[in-house]
Amino acid sequence: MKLNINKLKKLLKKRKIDVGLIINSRLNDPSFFYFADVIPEHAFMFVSSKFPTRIYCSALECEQKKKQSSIKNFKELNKKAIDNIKLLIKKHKIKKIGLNFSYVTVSEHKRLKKLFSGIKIVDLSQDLKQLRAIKTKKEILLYKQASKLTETVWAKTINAIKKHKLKTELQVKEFIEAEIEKDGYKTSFPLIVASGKNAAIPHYSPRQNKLKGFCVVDFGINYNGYCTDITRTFFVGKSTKKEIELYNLVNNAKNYASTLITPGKRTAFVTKKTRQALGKYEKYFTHGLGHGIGLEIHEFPNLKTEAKDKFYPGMIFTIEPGIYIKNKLGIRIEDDYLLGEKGLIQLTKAPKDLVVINR
Ligand SMILES: [Mn+2]
Repeated sequence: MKLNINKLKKLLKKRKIDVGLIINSRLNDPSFFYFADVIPEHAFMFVSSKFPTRIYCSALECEQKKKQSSIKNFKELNKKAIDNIKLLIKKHKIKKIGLNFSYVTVSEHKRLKKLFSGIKIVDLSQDLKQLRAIKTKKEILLYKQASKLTETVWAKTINAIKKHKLKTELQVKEFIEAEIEKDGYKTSFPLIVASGKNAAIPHYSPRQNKLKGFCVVDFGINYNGYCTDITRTFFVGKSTKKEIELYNLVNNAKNYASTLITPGKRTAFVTKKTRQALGKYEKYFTHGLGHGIGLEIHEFPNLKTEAKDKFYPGMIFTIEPGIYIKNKLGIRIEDDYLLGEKGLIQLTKAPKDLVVINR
């Protein structure tokens, strides 16, 4: 089995860094889970080509986490551990340590600088993001399962809305949350359910408002650590021809974006082209075209006009164009995609036509 930790060792070698130190403490670093398959509450992982990977972990969790982890060298985090670490550093003549700066607090950084005095500490955050952007076979399989589950939850939701069981934004939110929890999972971010003019606010929080006009629902499942992210827009009431045209414009833009994505293509190029496809509605598309997903809801690559990222096989990301007209309406359609060796694979599938629910 190919372990993720080997990717980190390769990276450290390339960057001439003696030790990679991944910390899961005050801030939960998803990279810790990525490399160790466990999330202890308080733990330090030392990765190096000079000695076997070791994890220092609180005595309360050590035995249990060791059983679940792909890394077998667990040690208790006690006073002796500090001397132990100092000895390790000295013995292997460690000169440079890499840290994930995105997940170390200022006070932790201060303490580490004191502990590792005379040793250079460098940032690994960008490298770790790049590394995690290319998904492994195991991750891709998890995403295929997660996408199916996300679609099933949505199918149940839209059915309940059609049957008039769910009438308000909050009812939709609670229904989706309950469905996800029933399956033993959690949502991957706070749900968005926005009706009518509320839908013009991309990150709106649901309230007791009746579903009316264009309704935007944005949700995802945290499936064994991996986040899905989809948005569906449906219409409650009598839709006009113009409204159906607007929906189709967004949906077509999304499909167009998917035809532009090939290995090596710049994300900024795809974003710009898709924006242009919205014609005079381009100015109402006020956010990025999409983002990578994984252990975090926003990962590499970044689908923005100013991004420097490129598409590579193994990447999993969202495509989510939208238009938002203040005090009037909002439309967003979002699906998750995998760039495979042979081209783009759509993991979740939005309906082709606008769902209109007459009330
Ligand atoms: Mn998204």
